[in-house]
Amino acid sequence: MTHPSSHVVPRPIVWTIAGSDPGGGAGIQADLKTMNGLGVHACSVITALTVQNTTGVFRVAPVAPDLLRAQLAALAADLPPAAIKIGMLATAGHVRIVADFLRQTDAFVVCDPVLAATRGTELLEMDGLQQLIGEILPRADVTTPNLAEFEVLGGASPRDMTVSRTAPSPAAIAEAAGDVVRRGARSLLVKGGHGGTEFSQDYWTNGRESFWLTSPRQHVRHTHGTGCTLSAAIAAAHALGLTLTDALVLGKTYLNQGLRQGDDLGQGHGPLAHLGWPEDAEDLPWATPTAEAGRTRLSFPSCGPAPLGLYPIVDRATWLEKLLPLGITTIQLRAKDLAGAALDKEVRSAIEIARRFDARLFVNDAWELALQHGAYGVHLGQQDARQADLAALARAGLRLGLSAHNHFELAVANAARPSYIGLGPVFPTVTKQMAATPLGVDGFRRLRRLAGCPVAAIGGLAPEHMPALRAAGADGFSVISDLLNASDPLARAAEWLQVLARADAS
Ligand code: 3NM
Repeated sequence: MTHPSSHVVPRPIVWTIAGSDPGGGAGIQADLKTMNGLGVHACSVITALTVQNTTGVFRVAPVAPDLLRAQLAALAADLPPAAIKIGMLATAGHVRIVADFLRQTDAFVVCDPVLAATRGTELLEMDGLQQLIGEILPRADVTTPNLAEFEVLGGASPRDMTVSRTAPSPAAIAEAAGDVVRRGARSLLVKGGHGGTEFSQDYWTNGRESFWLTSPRQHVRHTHGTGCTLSAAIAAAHALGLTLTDALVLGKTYLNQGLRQGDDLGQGHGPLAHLGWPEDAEDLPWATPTAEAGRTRLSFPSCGPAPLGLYPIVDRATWLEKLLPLGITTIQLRAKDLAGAALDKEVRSAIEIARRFDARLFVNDAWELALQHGAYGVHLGQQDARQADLAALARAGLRLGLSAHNHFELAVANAARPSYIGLGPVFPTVTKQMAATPLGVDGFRRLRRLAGCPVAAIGGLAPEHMPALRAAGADGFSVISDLLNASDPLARAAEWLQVLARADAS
């Protein structure tokens, strides 16, 4: 794609402050590949020349302090960062210089506390470690230790660092992470990549909120630079506008992609693959409140081979009588203003009409009524899904639709393997007060690719949006106001169906 340069929005600038790995697997080299692939401009401040390959780290030569300071100053004067990833700082002097610099910038900061290479070579002196804990962690928006580094941050001696010890329990990780945050770290992502179980589970907390991110463990040899890559991806994603929690999800997705597609270069632990913005649902982790929930993922039945298609959301069962004869196959009852017996009656009536037309009826929110009366499915927002007994719905064979607005919510939905995801708002909507910024078609496309189930676009939709959204991977089109507020809703529905048929045929 070419753009006239005067209209191009400049790429965000992201720095990596780290050591050089001549093998191209970790450090500066991994960071540059990651950042470049995700679409930011990467600058590199080199803290040390290492001599290493896929089999080990043989030498570490820290750069002179004034050289480190000069690199930071040169970049600050010309290429100020939106985000900074801090990797290996080789001496206590380095830590002090970087901590001083961080006081002059409001950039987003990710700290990957590289204390030793996975194979044991100590990379940061003891007194540097104390400064890192006292001065960098309180300034870093997120710090990303592996389990061995995490224990050192929690007070263990770096000399005891070994990655082969039994992993601590999830409860012990959560408690110790809480302690590190109470002592000053802004937030921690404790990586379970070296944990040895069937799943790779990472724990994030900022002391107030927490979650686990889970993916199947990939038993591959090319794992060199996983920590560097993850932290670089988080920094780049945030610079591109993702929130911290979205950036954490994207970072793990990027890492999973690189692990899955790596080619075993070298004789030891070779580099992962760097393939740009992740696009495969297989790589998306799932987010859960507990580690246990992450290991016992639910799964809901499919909605069948027919695409969801035009998917009106209506507030009364009588709409079903009017709309289903037009050939609409998916519909949602969202009667927010009803409760008690009136809601029960409406749900029963909608189920009865949908059965007559063999349509897929999703009941919004009222999951207990849907369960009791045997509805085809339930649609829940993220908040309501937390309160609902999803396992009971799955056991009863109901379909489940979940709403998602961003990467993190997509990862939350992914834990339940729903029948479909309602993804939006794609465009501004007047129907619902929403904090989320509209995704636009490009934002929709990116998120849609990471969903491992059908996706219904929602939010401000009109018939003219359908071809572009179809091409962006929408399986369904959830609509309220354009249809129901039209002067002739049935004529408008017929128009929608015509445009959809044309989009499908082309
Ligand atoms: N949920 P309209 S947007 C109910 O993004 C709802 O989760 C949204 O109505 C989400 O077609 C939305 O009038 C409103 O914009 C959709």
